[in-house]
Amino acid sequence: MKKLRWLHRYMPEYLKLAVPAWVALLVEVLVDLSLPTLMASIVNIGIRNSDTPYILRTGGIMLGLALFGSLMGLARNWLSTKVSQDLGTLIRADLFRKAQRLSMSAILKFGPSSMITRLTNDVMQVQNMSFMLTRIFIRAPLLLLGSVIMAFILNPGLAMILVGVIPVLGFLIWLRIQRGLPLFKKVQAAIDRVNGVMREYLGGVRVVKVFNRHRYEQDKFDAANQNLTGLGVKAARSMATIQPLMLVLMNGSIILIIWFGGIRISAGNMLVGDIIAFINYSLQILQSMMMVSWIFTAGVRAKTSGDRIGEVFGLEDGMPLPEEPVVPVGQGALEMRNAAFCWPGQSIPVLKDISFRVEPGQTVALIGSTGSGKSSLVNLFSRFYDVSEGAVLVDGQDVRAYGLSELRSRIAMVPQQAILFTGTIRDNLRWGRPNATEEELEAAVRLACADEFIPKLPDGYDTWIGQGGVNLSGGQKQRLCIARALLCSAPVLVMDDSTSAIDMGTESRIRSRLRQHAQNMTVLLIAQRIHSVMNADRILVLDEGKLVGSGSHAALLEDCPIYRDIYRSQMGLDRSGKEVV
Ligand code: M5T
Ligand code: MG
Repeated sequence: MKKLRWLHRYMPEYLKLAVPAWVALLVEVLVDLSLPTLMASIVNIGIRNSDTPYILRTGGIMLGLALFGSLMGLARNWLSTKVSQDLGTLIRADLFRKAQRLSMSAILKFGPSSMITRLTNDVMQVQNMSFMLTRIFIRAPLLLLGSVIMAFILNPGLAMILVGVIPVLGFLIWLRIQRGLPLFKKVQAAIDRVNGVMREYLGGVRVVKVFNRHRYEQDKFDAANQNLTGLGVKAARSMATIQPLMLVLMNGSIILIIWFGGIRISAGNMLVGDIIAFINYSLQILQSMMMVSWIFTAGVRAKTSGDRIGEVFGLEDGMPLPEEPVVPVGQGALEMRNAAFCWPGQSIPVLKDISFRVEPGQTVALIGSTGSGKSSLVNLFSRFYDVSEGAVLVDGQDVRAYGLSELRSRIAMVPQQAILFTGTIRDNLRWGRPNATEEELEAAVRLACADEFIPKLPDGYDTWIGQGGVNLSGGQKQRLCIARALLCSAPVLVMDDSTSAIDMGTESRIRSRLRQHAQNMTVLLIAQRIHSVMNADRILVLDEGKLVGSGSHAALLEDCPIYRDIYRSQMGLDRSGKEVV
């Protein structure tokens, strides 16, 4: 139950509508409870004495009560629907908010598909449960208790039969729940997997088509789907046996009641009307036990889902933040001091003992073979992750001393993957600065050489971009991402291999425009191509997580063997400097 603690905070809001719903429910139950007794008096008094006015009067009361009960039922239904829908909305909103606060490593803990299931399906289960709670939870125990009491009043001897049966039923329900809980946990995990396969397919649909892997993907989906079905059936089956068992037990006890009741009537110890009422109460007990079984089925699912939601709420929020964040001042100096970095959950550092400094306004390039840790390194400046040793400084202050949004607004980033969002081109560019003027927007677009293609698109700046920028070419996406970052007008620009899909001519145009118009900006540039880095003020060479060279192109050619190798391989020369054919 500890994991369900998160639910507490929704209680005040929930109870606001749930309490009136329960009041309406209480009235309904009282009506339900009074009807069999009224019925009994019609039989025992009205029919026995052939007292038609009494029968009509009591019948009228019964009708009036039933009508009133139905009205209450209507109100209660409306309230329960509203309260459960509202609860779902609140939880989903909070989960999304939580997801936004999480650090990168925390988000990766459950994976995107599981996060989506938790936010949708799991919330739905909790919502269902809350609906049940306002509809039948109170009703069932009340009806049960009321019926037992009324049965006792009518005939204590016969009521003992019911008293014997109820604990047996309770025990059976308990047994089922013990079996059901772990099964439903598996069901939710299987939903995660189905979502995961679908997500992966949709994300990689082009590759699937290119490699003709439809069959494989289909099989993968079928397996996940079958698994879900199998588990779902198993879980449902474990709960499904409750109802027939209950029916058998309750009907058995009704037979006993009629049996012993019959004997009593023959002996003149009991009235026919009483036995009718008694059977009615037994049926109500049966009905309420059924409700209890439904609510337990829903409850078992909701508990599983509630735990899963609780796990998300229980994740550590982003990074530890300073109590009194430093206000950033300066023109954008970057520095690393003996920084080392390990990916969360791994023990081997991908960056070791890195020290360098970038002065404001400088352009520094970072080159190194793939996997050498370049992206990992630049991520540290925006504090997507924290160093495991040493320090990362922006404008002379440790990044851990700033507020996260203050820090990140100082560093405009063009990530290695050109990620765009659903919306128009203009919407996407304005991510950089929502209140940028049209002139500023166009200036940034010009710097990124995106003015060469945007006007040619069907709707220009208003061209709609699909999810992930599916309807643009790789180079177009990269240029939009560069423009988006430039629009931020942050003092630091980090470009992570962001011209890899752009042809060399366009790339050098972007570089020269940047040099002319953004001289004050500190630029940290990652590139694979020597051409892209040659003109930087300084080049850093990264190899297997270590900084192995730092200097100008000419100096590095002189004294950095790794840089020389990269240069030669790209120029088509072998180690001795001869051209490779
Ligand atoms: C450096 C490892 C990766 C590599 C090393 C993104 C990521 C990387 N790694 C992880 O363990 N987990 C991750 O989530 O870190 O990776 P990088 O910094 O991305 O390298 P790069 O930017 O120099 O390479 P590239 O290909 O972008 O030029 O060993 O296994
Ligand atoms: Mg990279």
